[in-house]
Amino acid sequence: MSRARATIVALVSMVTGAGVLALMAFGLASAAPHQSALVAQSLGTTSVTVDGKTVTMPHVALRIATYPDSLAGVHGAGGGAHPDWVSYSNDNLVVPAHAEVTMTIDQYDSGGTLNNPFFANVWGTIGGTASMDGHDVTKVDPTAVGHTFTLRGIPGNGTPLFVSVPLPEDFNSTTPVTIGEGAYPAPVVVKFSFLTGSKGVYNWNCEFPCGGSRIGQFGQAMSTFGYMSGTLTVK
Ligand SMILES: [Cu+2]
Repeated sequence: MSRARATIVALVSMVTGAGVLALMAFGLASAAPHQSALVAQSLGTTSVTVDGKTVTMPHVALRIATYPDSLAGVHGAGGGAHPDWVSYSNDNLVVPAHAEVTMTIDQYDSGGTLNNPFFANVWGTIGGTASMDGHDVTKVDPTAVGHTFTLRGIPGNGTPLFVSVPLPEDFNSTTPVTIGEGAYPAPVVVKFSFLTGSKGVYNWNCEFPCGGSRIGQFGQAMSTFGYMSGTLTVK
């Protein structure tokens, strides 16, 4: 665990390097209304080694999803204001401070090539890996990414927290499953764990240019809070 912690600390400089994007995410999150809160489910406690010491901390689970439209998740009847926009199922996630969070993301969308292959790597998770359909990996093919879950500390809040996990393109073509008002192929199931730090509101977003409409595909869903971005409230 101390290694994971060291990785997180080492990544602070990279987070700073990504300051423009982080500030964009900050602007989006601070300006946007919160649509919903998904509170992590308790799994009891877990013992982890942090800086050479064994620490018992809360262990919680979150399960969210990514869809090629907004017909499932929290966007409302008929998909809400933008039923054809790609979306995350939830926008505001709530977890305890100083806890282990095990996150599962069901990825139901197609994909393409990342602008920046940095985001094809798994960063900041326990063990430096993520499970993709049961296989532990440290990176995925940067030309077949559906979305990313990229979580950052707010610049200036003093707490480093950087977790970024690529969500591979869903090549599954089996009989669609119905979720909400949507119908999708079976998902790629992505699972990983990370440690939270101090209380605060952190921002997450997708780093695959999946938004449509504008140059570079960073428009629409990418630049509207609650579709390809959200917050993680640590409390
Ligand atoms: Cu995306």
